[in-house]
Amino acid sequence: MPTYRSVCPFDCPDTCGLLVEVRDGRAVSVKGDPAHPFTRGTLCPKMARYERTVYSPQRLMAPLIRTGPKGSGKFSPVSWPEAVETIRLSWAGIIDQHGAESILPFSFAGTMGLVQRNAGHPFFYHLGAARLERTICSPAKGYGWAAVMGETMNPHPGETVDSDLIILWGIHALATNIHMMHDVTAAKRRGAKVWLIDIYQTATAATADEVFVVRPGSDGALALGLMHVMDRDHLIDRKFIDASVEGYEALRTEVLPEYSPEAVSELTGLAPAVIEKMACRYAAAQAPFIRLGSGLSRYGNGAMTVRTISCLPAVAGAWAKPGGGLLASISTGSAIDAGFVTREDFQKTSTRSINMNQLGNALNDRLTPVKSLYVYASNPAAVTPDQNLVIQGLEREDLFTVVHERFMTDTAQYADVILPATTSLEHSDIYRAYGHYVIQRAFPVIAPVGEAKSNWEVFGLLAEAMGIEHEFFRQSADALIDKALECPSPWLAQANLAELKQGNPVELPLPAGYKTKFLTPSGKIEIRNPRVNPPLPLYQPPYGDDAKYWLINSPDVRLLNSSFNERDDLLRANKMLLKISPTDACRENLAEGDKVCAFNERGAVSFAVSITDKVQPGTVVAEGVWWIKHATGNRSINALTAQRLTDQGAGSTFYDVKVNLKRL
Ligand SMILES: Nc1nc2c(c(=O)[nH]1)N[C@H]1C(S)=C(S)[C@@H](COP(=O)(O)OP(=O)(O)OC[C@H]3O[C@@H](n4cnc5c(=O)[nH]c(N)nc54)[C@H](O)[C@@H]3O)O[C@H]1N2
Ligand SMILES: Nc1nc2c(c(=O)[nH]1)N[C@H]1C(S)=C(S)[C@@H](COP(=O)(O)OP(=O)(O)OC[C@H]3O[C@@H](n4cnc5c(=O)[nH]c(N)nc54)[C@H](O)[C@@H]3O)O[C@H]1N2
Ligand code: SF4
Ligand SMILES: [Mo]
Repeated sequence: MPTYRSVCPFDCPDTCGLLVEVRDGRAVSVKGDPAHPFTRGTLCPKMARYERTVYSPQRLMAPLIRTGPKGSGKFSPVSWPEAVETIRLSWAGIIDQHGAESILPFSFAGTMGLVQRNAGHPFFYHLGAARLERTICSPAKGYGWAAVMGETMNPHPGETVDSDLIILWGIHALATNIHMMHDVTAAKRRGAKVWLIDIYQTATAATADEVFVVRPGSDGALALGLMHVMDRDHLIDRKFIDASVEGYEALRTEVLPEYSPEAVSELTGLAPAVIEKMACRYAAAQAPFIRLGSGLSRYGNGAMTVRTISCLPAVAGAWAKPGGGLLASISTGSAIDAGFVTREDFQKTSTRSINMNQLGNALNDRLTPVKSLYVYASNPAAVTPDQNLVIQGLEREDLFTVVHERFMTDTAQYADVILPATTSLEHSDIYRAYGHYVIQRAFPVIAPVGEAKSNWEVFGLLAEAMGIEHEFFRQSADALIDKALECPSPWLAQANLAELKQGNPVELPLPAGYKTKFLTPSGKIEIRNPRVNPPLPLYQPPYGDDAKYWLINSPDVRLLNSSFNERDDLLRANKMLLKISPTDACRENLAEGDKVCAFNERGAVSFAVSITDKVQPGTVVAEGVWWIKHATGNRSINALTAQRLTDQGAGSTFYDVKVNLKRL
């Protein structure tokens, strides 16, 4: 049976290589590609049966036009030309009356391929539409890292093998970065110890030698406490600091004295003796390696937290050692920049810009109204904060909403026009990763299912309909990729381009000694950074809310954000659970399986209670972003989350939220 290479398109650091078996034009199985240097032939349970998503009976097969009231779910199929003409007519009227800036594109990471993910940018720039600040994921993490490390390259994930102390910090690796566990397991076999630092014992806790459960949003204080002890007990790497670190003296004299183990214990909930022990062990490790997740950056103090943690390996001198350092997120944007698709040069003027985390406000803004919303590769009704406001906006009869989707999502329910989208097996693309240095091109392995079209094709049709003459919109996705590969960046030119062009996974070469080439203005690691405010890291509390329990709403192993909600085979039971400690369950008079309503000033969501001592008192945990149809009530998790932004980077603060509980 013919087998073709492809790439997992989902928003996951692993970006797995796939082998797809095709029989009579139909994909019959999807396996991991053993030739992929990082993912090495295995897949997560979601993608092991990707063909069930591709051929799901729930796939949207044809364009649809709304026939009932908004949100009623009543639609009729129409042809592509009819759907495109409906959009053209509506937009022509809106542009005439309100200007193109009243059209808002909304997209994120339904597919990570550079072409399909960014296909709307050149079109909406040309149109003069409003711009979207795509900061829902982890810009505060990027900011915090860059404040200390500048443009320094993140370590290759394979470094982990040489580490003797691996710290999984705020990362549920078994769910969100599973292939990293290959190297973690190999390191363990060689004697390495593994720590997990989280706000509850995720399933990843089972892989760790020690688990440290901290209070939500307090990790920055922990990092300062560790450095306090290391400094006090002369456990720092003085030689490394003198040669490669800027501002340590200021940190130790102006900041660290405040973060004694006792003070940090108050903030984190860890006992002073535990903080002392962690500091000694971290400093004593030959090559400590931190794998930093993004969860802890989704707080009002998120950027500062990451900035503070990023100082730790500098103080321990970990960067100079094979296997040591900190991996926050890998960027290969300078090897292959998305500009060949996004075409910033198509922007005629700088138009209105809306933060995607504040879609709820934007859709309800009467002064400068959004008159049309075009959604692709995202499901904002489920994934953006303050769901009640978002849905209230989507319900507006005067909002013309187009949704280009694979499934009838919570957002598609509110559309005026729905366009069917291809899956990654049906279109071409080129993929970078954010958990390793492999890039890969993918060609279609099957024909589009039903009448589905790719993002790239749809924007070509819309450009034509809107009278945009530019030839850029008339080329195929493959022609666009071919051209980009014809003039590679200096970094990409060093990779095996012949293999890349054929669709094989290709590892980008790393410069010798890259881990200690600190790409900051001073050429050193900048613990003190005069260009950011405040110049020295310190602990700042998160927002919180006026309610009893922190609500952590982190990834579910079976879902990827709201993707895979179509997969009844994966989801079955335990959909919307609220994990709560035995102490709090007792206090709230809740028993296992009870229905409970979590509420705050923004909304109310019902869950089934799951009592577990893996959750600390004062915190409740709900995993997964579920479609409303899977919810116990009529809202899902984001009815509780807030539109407040991070301290830097204008990011989301999903976990910086509190709720009260009421038994139903
Ligand atoms: N299965 C699955 N995989 C996914 C996703 C998914 O939804 N499901 N989402 C994808 C996306 S979009 C992303 S951005 C990536 C990476 O997404 P990440 O945000 O890095 O996801 P996690 O690795 O789960 O990290 C979140 C972890 O942070 C913890 N946490 C929350 N608050 C704190 C805190 O204050 N301190 C500490 N120490 N820990 C805290 C949570 O309990 C959770 O275990 O994962 C991707 N992969
Ligand atoms: N409460 C809470 N909310 C969260 C998070 C959380 O941890 N807690 N995580 C946040 C994070 S980190 C992120 S990154 C965001 C992610 O939010 P989104 O990027 O919106 O991710 P998904 O929910 O997976 O929605 C992607 C949609 O794109 C569609 N799609 C897939 N491929 C294509 C394609 O090629 N073309 C088109 N047109 N559509 C396609 C899929 O069917 C799917 O419905 O969610 C955020 N929301
Ligand atoms: S979701 Fe992540 S782990 Fe699963 S196949 Fe895709 S890239 Fe690999
Ligand atoms: Mo994300």
